[in-house]
Amino acid sequence: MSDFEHVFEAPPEGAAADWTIPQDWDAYSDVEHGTWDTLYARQMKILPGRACEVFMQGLKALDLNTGGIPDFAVMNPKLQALTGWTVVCVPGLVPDEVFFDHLANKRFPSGQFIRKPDQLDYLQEPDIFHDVFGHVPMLTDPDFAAYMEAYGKGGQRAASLGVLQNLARLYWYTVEFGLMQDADGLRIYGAGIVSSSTESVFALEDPSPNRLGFDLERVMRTLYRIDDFQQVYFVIDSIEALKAETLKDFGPVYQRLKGADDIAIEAVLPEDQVFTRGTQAYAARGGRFAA
Ligand code: HBI
Ligand code: FE
Repeated sequence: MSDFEHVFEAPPEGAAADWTIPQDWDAYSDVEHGTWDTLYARQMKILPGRACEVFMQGLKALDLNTGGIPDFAVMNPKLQALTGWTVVCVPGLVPDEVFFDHLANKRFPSGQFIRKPDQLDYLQEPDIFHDVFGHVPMLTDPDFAAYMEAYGKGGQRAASLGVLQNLARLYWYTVEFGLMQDADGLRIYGAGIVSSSTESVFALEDPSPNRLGFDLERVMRTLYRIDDFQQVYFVIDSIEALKAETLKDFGPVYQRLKGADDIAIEAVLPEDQVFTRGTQAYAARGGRFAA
């Protein structure tokens, strides 16, 4: 049994074989559109100077602030013209192989629903605000889009080799919680951060977490937490560098990973490039948004 409301064993009633459902944009209520507007306005107070340039430009290019939840029929042609990607609606979390198949075909699956007004600050399930506001701006960048497509293609293979856990960590520490060195300093590009008002500040400014240079195998060995702020963030040099490193054949990497131990979330290793050695004070206080 899952704790999540939007997790299913098989495509639910009304979903296609690929798990997609219509967005049914006309059916969103005023309250739901208002939730999007509230979250959007809140992030726009926080993200300038914190989110990377690519994200901020992507947001502008997609014009997601026309009032309420974006209509995919309007947004998709803009995204498609830039990188060939489209966004499709799904009921919630979909099985890994379904998720990978969409990415491999340049379709980003977005939750159709939006969080309830009493969940503005925190929910674990990906809703339309996290998926569209958080993920889609980065998909306007050709290098980032190529990385996501490669991830989808690599997912099938990783699953068959029994190393999906390692590949999922790469996704986690880049697509969801990645930082990068921009011209003006450390910036956020991870969707899990940019879609969270509190983690947008914590990830860059809190003294607690470690901030370490990205290293593919190191990241693939590092445990992560899904229920609280991260204890470590990995910093890439650029999207091009990320793409270059991850378009390589992972076969030899997976071979080496087979014999390697997992790395604890709070570990700092002698070979790590350290941007910030965190105090881990937040986690020590018990986390989950402790004051
Ligand atoms: N489904 N809708 C949705 N969104 C995700 O981000 C997602 C998913 N299914 C599986 C999944 N992510 C990950 O566990 C894979 O990257 C391994
Ligand atoms: Fe996400």
